[in-house]
Amino acid sequence: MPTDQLSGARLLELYRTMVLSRHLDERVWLLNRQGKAAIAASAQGHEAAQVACVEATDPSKDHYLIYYRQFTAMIALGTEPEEMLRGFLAKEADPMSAARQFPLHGAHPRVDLFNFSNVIATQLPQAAGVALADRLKGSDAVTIVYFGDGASSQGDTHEAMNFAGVHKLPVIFFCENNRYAISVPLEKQMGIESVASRAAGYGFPGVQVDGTDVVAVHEATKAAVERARAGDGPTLIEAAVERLLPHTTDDDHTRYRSADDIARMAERDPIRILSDLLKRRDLLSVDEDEEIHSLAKQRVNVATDAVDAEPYPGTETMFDHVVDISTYDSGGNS
Ligand SMILES: Cc1ncc(C[n+]2csc(CCOP(=O)(O)OP(=O)(O)O)c2C)c(N)n1
Repeated sequence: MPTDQLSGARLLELYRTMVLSRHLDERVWLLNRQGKAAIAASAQGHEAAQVACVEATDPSKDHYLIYYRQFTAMIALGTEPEEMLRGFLAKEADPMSAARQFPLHGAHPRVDLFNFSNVIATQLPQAAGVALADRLKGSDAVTIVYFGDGASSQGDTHEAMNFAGVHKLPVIFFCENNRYAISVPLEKQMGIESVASRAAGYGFPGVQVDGTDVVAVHEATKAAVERARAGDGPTLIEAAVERLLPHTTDDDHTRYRSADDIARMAERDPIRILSDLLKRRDLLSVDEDEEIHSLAKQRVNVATDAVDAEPYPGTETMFDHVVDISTYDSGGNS
């Protein structure tokens, strides 16, 4: 695999982002166990795929439609740990929904993140719409939409891909395939072997890539970005990742995954894989690696202490942004 597109310095930077994401993710899980964070869906195991995909795009003009497992992509796009913790701890200053929604749900205008729904796959038709808008405006921006393997079986996914294929829209369908939709394994939600092969039905390429390999994901995404900017249309990327933790903090995957299956995932931990690669290339020493982890922990500690001390929304704001349905008449006019 050629590596000339990602310099050693960039690889190290991506590693720092992945380590920060991992420590923040672990912290949120602990805050849930302390009764402070209501629920979280972890990105542990998905970090390489997310950071490398963002690295291959241009955040100054491209658009990103995320889903709930997007810790690392959000950090890579410039979301601060404090901003994410405000959502998890339901604090007044939560930039995404002012503590109205499931954590990390809502829009984040400062980093140009669109509002997304917890209803899986709804972001895909929206992404096709965003890409169409860019086409009409004459912009060469690319839209990247993230989703899981389970979401790839939803009707919305197929309508979005069909529409994007017909109109050759500049959109990248980026599937993070962790082989589970909550407790349902891949083979029980689709009759074909790969998500990527779905693209053939819509007239654009589907590529499979090892989602624990930063260099491979970067290269696959770069090719898809070039194709989209050139006006050649969409690409479906299927990044094979591991969901190292249960579906959410409310789940227990030992009920439906074998002990062997869970133990085997450790070999595909993307943080360990990139750390080993950097060390093999003499880009990282053991001491420097420890320092990166220690700085990330400090960053997360500072953010946690600050956000923990922030106020919750006041009860007087309970009905802010809530539509009063008594103002609607039965004819549907308001
Ligand atoms: C339309 C719809 N059906 C069911 C659910 C419940 N649900 C929430 S997450 C999820 C699993 C999605 O799995 P996948 O798309 O593979 O993403 P992952 O969580 O594994 O990253 C399901 C079924 C939902 N939110 N929306």
